[in-house]
Amino acid sequence: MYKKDYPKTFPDNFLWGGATAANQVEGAWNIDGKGVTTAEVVQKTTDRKHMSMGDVTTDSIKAAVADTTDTLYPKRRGVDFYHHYQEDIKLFAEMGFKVYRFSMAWARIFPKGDEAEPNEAGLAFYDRVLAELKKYDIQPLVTLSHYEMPINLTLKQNGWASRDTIAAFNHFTETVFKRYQGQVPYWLTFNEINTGTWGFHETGAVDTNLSQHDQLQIRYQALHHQFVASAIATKQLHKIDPKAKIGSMLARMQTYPGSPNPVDVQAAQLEDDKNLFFTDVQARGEYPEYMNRYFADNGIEIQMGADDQAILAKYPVDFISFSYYMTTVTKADAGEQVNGNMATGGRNPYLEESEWGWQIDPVGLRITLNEMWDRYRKPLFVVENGLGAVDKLTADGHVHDDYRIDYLRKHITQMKEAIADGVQLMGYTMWGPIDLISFSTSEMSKRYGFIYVDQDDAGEGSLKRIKKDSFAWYQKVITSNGEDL
Ligand code: BGP
Repeated sequence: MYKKDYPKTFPDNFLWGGATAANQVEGAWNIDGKGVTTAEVVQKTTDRKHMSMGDVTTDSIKAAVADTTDTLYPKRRGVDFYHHYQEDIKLFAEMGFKVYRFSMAWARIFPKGDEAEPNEAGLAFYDRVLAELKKYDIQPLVTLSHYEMPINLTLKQNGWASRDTIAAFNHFTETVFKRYQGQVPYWLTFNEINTGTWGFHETGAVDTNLSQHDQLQIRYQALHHQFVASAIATKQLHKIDPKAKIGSMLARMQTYPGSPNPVDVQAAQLEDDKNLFFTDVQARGEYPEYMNRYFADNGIEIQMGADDQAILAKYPVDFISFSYYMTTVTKADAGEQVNGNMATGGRNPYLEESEWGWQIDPVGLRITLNEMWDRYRKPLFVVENGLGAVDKLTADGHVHDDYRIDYLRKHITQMKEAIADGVQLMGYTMWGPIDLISFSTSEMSKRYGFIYVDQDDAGEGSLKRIKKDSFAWYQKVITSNGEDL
């Protein structure tokens, strides 16, 4: 309906905050009964410097699991949030966070992934975190699976390649939904689910020595199992905690055509569809037609259970979330871009890039918000966005990260524009409010935070928390509800 008056800025209940993941902040990877996860194996066995994710083998997993000397790991996996959560949440509260996105590690609660009874010590940790958030009125947004699963499920049944993993995961989700009923208003199922096409870190399935066809076959099949598990989780949550909402989570990377040549525009559209495919299934409840052709062209056959399509159709997500770091460019003759590594895609001469080649595109965020709102008509949530940089601690103990402020300011400005365009946006949790271990490099020196953590790539340091210049800036942004940027 035409309305003369339209929203010009952030709504009063806009959810400002930050996002982390268990395996990147918690540390304490082997205490209180926690099982080893795929994330620790990835950190330990792959050549992260070159961003290669495809070299995990069953042997390297076994060697990683057997190695208790801990020499190959970064010394602490995370920044010991496990023991510093009170201090850290207090700092989040000082910035005025309305929401904190974090993940619950499945292997803290079910160390082997498929036990009948949960590990009480693991649940007790998340009890403490939730109680602390409540103290400051910070709402939890919990990711159920952020790039990790119990490694036992890989060794036993090749992770998500097996249909049996659905039941194991949904036993975990039911357990936490019941335990935290009334305490967690927002949940996400799989972090950046689309990166499952890159392999192990998301699927927990070893496929290193297979042909590209066989890898794609395993990965899309594993992803199908995740779609079903996500829909079942939605069903469970709506029954157990009817007021709570559950969302999908996509690594959104818009693809622009490399030229106005229609063949390039069409190639970009296909890349974009392949990215949005995951949210299409989770939000619209069915496999989109355009993937039939892609699957047929690539000889991929998805094995579906008799009820799978009905389950997907009946339990779509309540809201749609995504991470947004960059956009990319393609041409008709660019070939397959994505599989096997953290592809940053074709270059865009109009954009600057981070030290890691991630092309910074604030206006692209407005474009993508509009496109996703048009496509799904469900509330959107930007649950990751931020700038990885090598921050320098000055002699007087400060970090002057004006480049980070600049990056965030430009993205928040574009979110505001999108709201004025009519997009329904629930909130914004920038990535890594406190410095944490980088996913793609496994190192500490790629930092995102408002809070500096004294720890180096070798895991050495006092773990002292230090406010960067961006800390006071974000505090001001939240206090003014996005007016004072
Ligand atoms: C996303 C992941 C996060 C996170 C972030 C930044 O893909 O969901 O876990 O780490 O990217 O990436 P990186 O740490 O590689 O800089």
